Amino acid sequence: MIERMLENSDVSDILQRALDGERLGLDDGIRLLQSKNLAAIGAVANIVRWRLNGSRSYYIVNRHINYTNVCKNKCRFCAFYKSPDDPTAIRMSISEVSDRAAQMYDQIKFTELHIVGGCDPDLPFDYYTNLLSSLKSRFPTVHLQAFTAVEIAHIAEAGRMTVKEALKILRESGLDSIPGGGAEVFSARVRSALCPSKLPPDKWLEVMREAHSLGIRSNATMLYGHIETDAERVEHLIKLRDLQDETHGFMAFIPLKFHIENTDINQGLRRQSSTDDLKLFAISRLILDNFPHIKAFWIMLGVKLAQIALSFGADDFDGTVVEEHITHSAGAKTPEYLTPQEIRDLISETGTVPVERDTLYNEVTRDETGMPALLKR
Ligand code: V47
Repeated sequence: MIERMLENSDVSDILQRALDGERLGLDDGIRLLQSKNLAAIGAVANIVRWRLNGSRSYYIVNRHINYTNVCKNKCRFCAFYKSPDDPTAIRMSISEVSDRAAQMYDQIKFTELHIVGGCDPDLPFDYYTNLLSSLKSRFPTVHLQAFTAVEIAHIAEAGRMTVKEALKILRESGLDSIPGGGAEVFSARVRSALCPSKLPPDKWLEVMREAHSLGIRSNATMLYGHIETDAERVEHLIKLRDLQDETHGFMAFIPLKFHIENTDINQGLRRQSSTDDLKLFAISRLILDNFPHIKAFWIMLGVKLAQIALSFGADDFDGTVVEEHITHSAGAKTPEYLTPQEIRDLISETGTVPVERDTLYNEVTRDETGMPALLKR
């Protein structure tokens, strides 16, 4: 069957090499992105996904918290950030973050707190360490996945220390892993057009290299569907793959679908249909042959498309989330929260098996009271 599909495809040579376990290059990735043969590309990505993860589709019971929306970077694609003097600027005290974190804990006993914010010029270094240690002492079994690579560099600057020194202190304070945000698209052209003040790509990669060398695992993302070209997408993936060859510290890659409302981008956008979304997920699975997981973040992708992505290379649905501001400020119409049961039902509908995981992809079992067991840090 798959042979018949491949025979009729304009990219059969590339797909056959992917099936044979060969590594794909830049030109392969560009040809795949430009092919209209979504079915064949998706079928091969699904085979690769099954080889790696079988019938399992992972999800996590987690809670997102955005501790500040104040940010000095002013990225044009971001509808979330505020200047410090804006009346809607939010800068939570540590007890506010901790109380926010406690909301919903009794109901769902999340295993992860996902904590990200802007690069707020007025927060001192010890805000971050106190934030982590106070959350760790209140929720000792909860994994703290906190601060994108961009924030880590900013925090190191606030503490007037190297990234490595900052990472060590953050880890001692309770940091367990780093989320994948802030990578955007590594292309210099895109960065100078959309986010010239943001931490540059080589520095983003360097923060991840340092973190991985200290045993701190992380994720990686790509913000797509704005002004980036096909070549820039594939170059981004290959840079991530190169670093992963070196460190093996990345757990999941998450393609983040751009949302435009309230942003400073209004022209020159590429058309992004659902078939393009699915093709990008599938191609990410094929190019990132050393990434164990591809995540369909339902908040950004939409619940229905995230379900379909589980048959186009993705094996992870992300989590309960509870509260989300970055995409919703930019017009996302998804809910902010799905219950664990809703997620299990959505995954089961795709013919795959829902598996609750912790942040590091250990399987989570729960006792009769709903308390997670077997949590390893
Ligand atoms: O870094 C900003 C992106 C990211 C918009 O690591 C936008 O598991 C869409 O990184 N439209 C934050 N996206 C979210 C993120 C993330 C989410 C879920 C899981 C993980 C993980 C990471 O959101 C930012 C930026 O790249 N973003 N503005 C927008 N208008």
